[in-house]
Amino acid sequence: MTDSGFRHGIPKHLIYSLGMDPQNATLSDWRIALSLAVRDRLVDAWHTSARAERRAGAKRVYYLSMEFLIGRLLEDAIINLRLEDEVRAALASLGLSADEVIADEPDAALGNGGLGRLAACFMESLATLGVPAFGYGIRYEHGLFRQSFVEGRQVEEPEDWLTQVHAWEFRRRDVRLRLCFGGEVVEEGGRPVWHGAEAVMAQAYDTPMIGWQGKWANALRLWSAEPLHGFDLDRFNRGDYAAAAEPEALARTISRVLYPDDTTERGKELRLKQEYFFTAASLRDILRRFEAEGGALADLPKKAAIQLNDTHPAIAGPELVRLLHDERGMALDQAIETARGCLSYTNHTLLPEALERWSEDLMTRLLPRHMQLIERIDAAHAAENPDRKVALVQEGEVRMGELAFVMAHKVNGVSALHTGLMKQTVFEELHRLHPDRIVNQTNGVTPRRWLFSANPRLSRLITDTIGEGWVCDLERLCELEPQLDDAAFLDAYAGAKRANKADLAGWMAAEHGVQIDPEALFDVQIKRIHEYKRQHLNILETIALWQEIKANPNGNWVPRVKIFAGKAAPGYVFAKEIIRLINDVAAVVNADPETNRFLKVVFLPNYNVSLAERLIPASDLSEQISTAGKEASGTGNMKFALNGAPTIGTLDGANVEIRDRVGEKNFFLFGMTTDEVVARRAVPDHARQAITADKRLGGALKAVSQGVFSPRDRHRYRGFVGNLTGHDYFLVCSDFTAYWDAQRRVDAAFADPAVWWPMAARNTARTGWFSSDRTIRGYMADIWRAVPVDPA
Ligand code: H2P
Repeated sequence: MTDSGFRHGIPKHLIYSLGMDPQNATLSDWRIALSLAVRDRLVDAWHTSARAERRAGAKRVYYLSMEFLIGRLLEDAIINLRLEDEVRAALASLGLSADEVIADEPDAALGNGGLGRLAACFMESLATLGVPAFGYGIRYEHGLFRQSFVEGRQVEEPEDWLTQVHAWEFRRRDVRLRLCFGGEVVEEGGRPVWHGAEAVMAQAYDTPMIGWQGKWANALRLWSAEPLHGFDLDRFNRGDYAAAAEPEALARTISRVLYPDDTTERGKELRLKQEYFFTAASLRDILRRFEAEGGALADLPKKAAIQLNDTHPAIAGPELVRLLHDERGMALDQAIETARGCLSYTNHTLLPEALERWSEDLMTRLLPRHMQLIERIDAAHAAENPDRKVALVQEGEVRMGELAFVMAHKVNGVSALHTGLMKQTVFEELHRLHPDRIVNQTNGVTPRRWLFSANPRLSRLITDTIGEGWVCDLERLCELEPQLDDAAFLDAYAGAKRANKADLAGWMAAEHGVQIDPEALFDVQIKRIHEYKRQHLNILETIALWQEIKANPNGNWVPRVKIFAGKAAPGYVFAKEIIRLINDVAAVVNADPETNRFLKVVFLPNYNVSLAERLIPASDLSEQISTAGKEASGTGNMKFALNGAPTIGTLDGANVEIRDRVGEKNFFLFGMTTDEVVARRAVPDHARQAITADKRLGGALKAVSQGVFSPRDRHRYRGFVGNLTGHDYFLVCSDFTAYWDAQRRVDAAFADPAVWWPMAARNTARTGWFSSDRTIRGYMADIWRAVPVDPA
């Protein structure tokens, strides 16, 4: 199609697919029409890929994940299909602005943070590399909640991305699978048979995921829960409308929301149901495809690599054993072996509260056959490893991390440091028994979205300097290295960043009514709010800086804007207090005429993928300040570095590898190491000691506790301060002084353009290794043993 193709294609979809009269069409109508026209172009590549992989009899990668944080898809598709110019021209001829149309798309917020975004980057890289793959997850009716602030407090509202037409997906009428819960297991003909008590339908919806230059596309297959039968007509006719609709409502509950509150028993049950629902549907789909292609069951591992993204799909172990053993008659030992040959598991966190455990009672009630099989798997593992000390069921709970480990042929961590810690801590015992099972695959991010698309100015400069090959071969960014001493290149580099910052400042003024100075240092921390990520360390340093500026308002201060964004889990009270404190500090500091030339604080609401795409290219400094040993990898850290924002950070997660690559001079390191953290925690009164030793920290905490930022409610932060002056588990106080000092090193560097711009540019030139293409190649070689397929 030429641009005249789009010029016709867009109105055609508007009129004939959406039934809209162009005279009445809204921006959203045009955006959906454009999406349908672009989607038309995707479909051919997608079918060609599917045919090629069938022809090749290729091994497929199946990525099972509770989250796929895909964000907006329109721009991604336009860019990967290289349709930027055609689409712009066609829209202009229709009197529309491409930027406005693209920005109208709601984010598909089907995830929470890094784990879900990683899954989305992986889908893009798999398609770019031409690896036959399916992503499998849940088509949540409501993704992660929408966040707003009322008097500084987080307010959650349901997110409703599906109320608009979701132009990208295809409902697969032919892919509907029946799944059961509950009931009992009975012996029939000497074999155990599970009779479920409750059944739902898993309905497949496919969204094509297109790779760079449109050469390959895979499906993201998301399951929606539907009732087996429609509503109850008898009850309806008797006038009992609510009861008639009940079965349908109950079935749909399963795919209603991402992360239902699971502090109650019913919430836990729903969560486990979700996990089983999408895992079981996906496995059945995988086996159906395998059997349709006529393979012998024992060969399943040669054709299917099934990756479990965290423990959420860990029930895949017993479920696959059940499908092979109970339903297809394979011997139990062989079924376990075959399942293990297919399955592998990625661990994303060592935090104990995130390693799932389900009570034996709940498991027995919901999945009685699986509970039996978990015991059989455990017994088989014990028989093979007589000196094993770890049991899959402990103190009445099924341990999903251990289950995933035992049922996987490979288990991976997501950064070198994290993988090492897995071996030493949570999986110490299992690692001793299976020393070859744990491997590392350091995370990565897709350069198409996070550099090429999000930062067109810098991309243009890179392409003008080294050609376009870097987009799918990111390590070629090292070819920029010879330019890093060239004044003209550095000027252009700084110019791109300044223009991005000016755009951001304009947007903030227009959208949020906040005035910021584009010349100031943009210091950015954007991620889930969590004590281990230590947004409170950042805000305490901000308060201390404010006090210091007030004490010396004529000092030579480097102007800064502290930018925060991120959501707190609805039940996480302390994280919500951190948000409120940041907002309260912002209100006071921004209104202070004495200091606000030098310091502004902004907390942007409703953090999501699109906001990250806007902020990262305009950032100067990347805050990666977790307590060492707690952040498994981080992926935001990679995006910032690539876009030329040096890191201020601890030796945690992938920060370690970033620093190794950019060089220690181009990274603002501070804080305790993992070992020092452990030692420090053992010091009684560590927080008090740190506070006594640092007047600035003491002053900041005092201001918070005296209500300087909550003048009408002076005791608002009593609990917050009590936490930090008390046990301070995440060692905010003990790392404060080092953080303050590192921030002053940042000031000095930023104040000197001859220091700053080469440093920023070195971050771009040296972080090409953090492409998710490299990560996916690692999984292919070490875990999946899959290879790309030539579409031709
Ligand atoms: C988690 C880890 C990150 C990691 C990411 C992807 C769970 O994401 O904490 O360290 O990079 O998975 O492996 P997040 O905190 O962003 O929700």
